[in-house]
Amino acid sequence: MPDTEHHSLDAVVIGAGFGGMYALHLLRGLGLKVRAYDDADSVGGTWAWNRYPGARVDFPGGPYYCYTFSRELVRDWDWPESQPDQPSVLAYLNHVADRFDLRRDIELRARVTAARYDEAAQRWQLDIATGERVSARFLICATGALSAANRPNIPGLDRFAGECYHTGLWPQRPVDFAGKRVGIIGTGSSGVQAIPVIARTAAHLSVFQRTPQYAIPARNRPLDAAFRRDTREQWPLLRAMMLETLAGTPFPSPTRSALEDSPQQREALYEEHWQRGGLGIAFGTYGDLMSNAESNATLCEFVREKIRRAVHDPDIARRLLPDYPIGTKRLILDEGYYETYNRSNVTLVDLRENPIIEITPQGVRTERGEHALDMLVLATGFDAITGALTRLNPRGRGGLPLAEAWAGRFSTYLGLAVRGFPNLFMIHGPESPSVLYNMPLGAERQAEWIRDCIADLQERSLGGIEAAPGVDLEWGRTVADIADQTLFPRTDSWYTGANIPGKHRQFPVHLDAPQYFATLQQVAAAGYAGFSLEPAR
Ligand code: NA7
Repeated sequence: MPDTEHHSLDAVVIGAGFGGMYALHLLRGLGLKVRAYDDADSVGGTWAWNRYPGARVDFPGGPYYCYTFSRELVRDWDWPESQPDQPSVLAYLNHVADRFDLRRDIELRARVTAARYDEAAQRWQLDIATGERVSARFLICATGALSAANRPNIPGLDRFAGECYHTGLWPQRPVDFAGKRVGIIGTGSSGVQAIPVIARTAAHLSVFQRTPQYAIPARNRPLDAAFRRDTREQWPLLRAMMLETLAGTPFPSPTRSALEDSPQQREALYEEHWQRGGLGIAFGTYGDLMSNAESNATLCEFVREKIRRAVHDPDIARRLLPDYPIGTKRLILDEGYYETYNRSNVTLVDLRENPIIEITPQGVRTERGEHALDMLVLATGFDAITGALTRLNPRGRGGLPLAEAWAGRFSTYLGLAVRGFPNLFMIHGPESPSVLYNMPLGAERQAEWIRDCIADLQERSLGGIEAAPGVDLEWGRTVADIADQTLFPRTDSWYTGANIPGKHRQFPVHLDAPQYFATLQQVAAAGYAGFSLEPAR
């Protein structure tokens, strides 16, 4: 029998990943009664679900992709590698849950199935899949920007008789590829990370590629003792730099244009970064790669030439060449991806020339014939940034569901709040820096803002906070104006929503993080300017 006990809480946090766990920690620190609910059977959010082979941090990792709020935590945790793998990140998040005694207020295997705002009571009423019903003054949606898995709408998918896994919903138990004919659909970050690993043991791997992508060598390496010691010693300085930069790393953005250098100078700089590995080739070389198409083309051609050289068969190499501005789809870090196509047990199926007709019980049928498979891996990505929120679909004022409010354009204030949805806060919501910023750090900064806001409301005995009419439109224009100065909105990608059939095309990231966080501070200092505040009833 389900437990139908009705809990009355001060705040509910949905999600127990980086954002949710820190929000729980902070709100508990205010003396509030808070609980976090998560569908997964472990803490970790995105890192609990994406257990696919080869999964690694695709951001400057090591000691930067982590919480920064506690110097002791930074001191006590050793990141073994420059690009930590999924088990390391999950182990870290489990350590955090234990260290800050978070587990006693986290309910796992507990999906929030309904959330509605009770205007008279100024409270959120929530139904949990366990049968529990909960009410809370504040609702914090830390539901993840890359958590709503995109199952492709390919005819016959449900009829496939072999094993079938989505990279973003990977099972806990080991998956064995040995001796199997494996097919993988999708060549984004997840596919590109998984493909070289699967190819090592599968009898055969067929890669179904719709759009070729740029991948940069990750050159993951162990972090040596001297580097780890220096990082600890210089932590206050490094953290201060992380708070100032565009991406939330301790690396300043370059300002030179790629067109100021000669082709030979550019080549040498790109080569240096290619050998070093990581995203520095795009974000640490020239300042206009993401805003000037001509500059961007210089790096595109450099990487295309690397692909031509890495792949022995010129025809396969040609099919792997991307043709969009580099970086406007998520830039991928790889470990021997292109070289994998030199293996005799790997086939590239170019869906642009040879589209999938259907999935049959035995495999994938394309226009040119059937690929018999024992296992199908869907590396088909996510309904990114808004998907987890619209699937949760909270109902705000007048019972309006969020999915309806956002059926055309999505609209937020500060990427944190939605007009018509009082007392609801988002972490990594649309129109915040989210996926193009250091995500743990971004979550930290947003959670701290939310904590301060709730503390202020409590102090002033206010019962409700909501984005005022019009501020969301203005905010949307600000976000769009910044994006329009870049190349990002021009490409079909999960950033623009183009990967989800029927999704409205709208660029969802605030691309100027320093300006974003400065605005958050100004809004708070002005007594939460742009918000309507309601007295407690
Ligand atoms: P991505 O980057 O969205 O990649 C998904 C891939 O799946 C991409 O190659 C898609 O091709 C392909 N795809 C999606 N639907 C289909 C269908 N119906 N048919 C064929 N191919 C399809 O998701 P990832 O999980 O790899 O990465 C998401 C982020 O997670 C990543 O950037 C990291 O930050 C972590 P398309 O390019 O749309 O033509």
